[in-house]
Amino acid sequence: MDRRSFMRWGGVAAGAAALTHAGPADAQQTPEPVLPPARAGRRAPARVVAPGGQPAVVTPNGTTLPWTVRDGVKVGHLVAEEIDHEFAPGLRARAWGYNGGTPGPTIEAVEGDRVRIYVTNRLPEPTTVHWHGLILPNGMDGVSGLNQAPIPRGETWVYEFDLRDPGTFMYHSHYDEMTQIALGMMGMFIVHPRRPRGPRVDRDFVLSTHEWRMEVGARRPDPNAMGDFNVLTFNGKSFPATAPLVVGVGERVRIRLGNLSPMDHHPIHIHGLNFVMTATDGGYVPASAQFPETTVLVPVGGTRVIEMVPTEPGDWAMHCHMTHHIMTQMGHGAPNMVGADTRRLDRRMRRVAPGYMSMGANGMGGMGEMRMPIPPNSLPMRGGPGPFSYIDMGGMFTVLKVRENPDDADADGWFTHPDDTVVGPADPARLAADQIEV
Ligand SMILES: [Cu+2]
Repeated sequence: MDRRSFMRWGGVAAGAAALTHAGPADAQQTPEPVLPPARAGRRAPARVVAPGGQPAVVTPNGTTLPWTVRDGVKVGHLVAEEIDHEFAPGLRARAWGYNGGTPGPTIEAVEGDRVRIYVTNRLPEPTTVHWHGLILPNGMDGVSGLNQAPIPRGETWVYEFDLRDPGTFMYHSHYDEMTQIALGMMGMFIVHPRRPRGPRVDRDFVLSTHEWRMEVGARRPDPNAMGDFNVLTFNGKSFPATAPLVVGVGERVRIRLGNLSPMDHHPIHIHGLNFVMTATDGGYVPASAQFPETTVLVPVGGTRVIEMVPTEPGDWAMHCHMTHHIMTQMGHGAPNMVGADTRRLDRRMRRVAPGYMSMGANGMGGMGEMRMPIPPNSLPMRGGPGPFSYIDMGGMFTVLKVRENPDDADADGWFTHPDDTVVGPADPARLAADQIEV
């Protein structure tokens, strides 16, 4: 008789006293599942890359590192170089990245693989690559000075190791980190388990968060910034350039979040559903330790893997909940004008600057939308067009598009709301009937 069936056998006096204490603990070991079960038959026709039907990881706005296989070893090539990077239309930067992008290509492999990764350094200074979270031989860990000499400019060095553990990891420069990471030298490293853990997911996404300091009009991110970062990105893009995540009602969806921002943690919030954290860059979270959340804090230098089963179709906001992280350059450093009576000031200013108008006295909600002239190579205060009006968030913001038929859905299209399910002005008769005085 195992312990649980002994528990059910309840009424026996001899066992009852001893089990009084054990009862609640036993109940905790078999928690109610936090997420609803994924809807059967909703399996998306995903590209399978790992045993057990595990789908390929999708990197919105990004790419995946191609492998060639030589004698059973997966061989890849990262080129560290200066790149011309667009955060969103209107704002470009001379950043540093890998293989033409920042973040660099997502590295995706399977537990037990042996990988050989060549790193060519085309930067104007030395570099290294650290494989963040992977447990590997010390001499492959990539910390300049501690584990290796830095890779000189113009040279190609090679890292080779076995992928011992599955998980969601990262890679980044570990030479002159402050400069190189601030300029974009980072990417994600996914190792699928050889035997799947937990329920199979239908879709698997990876998003890396980052923050940059771009002086208005400048061409290069400022690596010396310690605060007041003014360009916030998912996979190197600020909304509205962030690609939406299109998923199906009832599908089980995994999103792997990583953070190699220089200074800030990001509380990532998703509307319209709840999720559980199933893993970090340290390993899997046991099912008994998972709890429901709608916001997950992704720390600098950490990954957080969340899974969800959306039940409500729609266009759901997904964003960092730090309000300054859904802003862009123009939202920073402005004087606080909220509540100020600026009429006299405006009249006087117009004598020397015709058309002058103080901004922000009634709040700043409409500022992104105003087509006011902005300096070259800068973004409007925030936001982009939405289905109802201007969306006045920018930066670290994207949209989770939950659809009944996600594979036929137009990723650029907006949700069609069923009749009578959209908020609108109050009906006077209804107001009166409910005795609401306005
Ligand atoms: Cu943030």
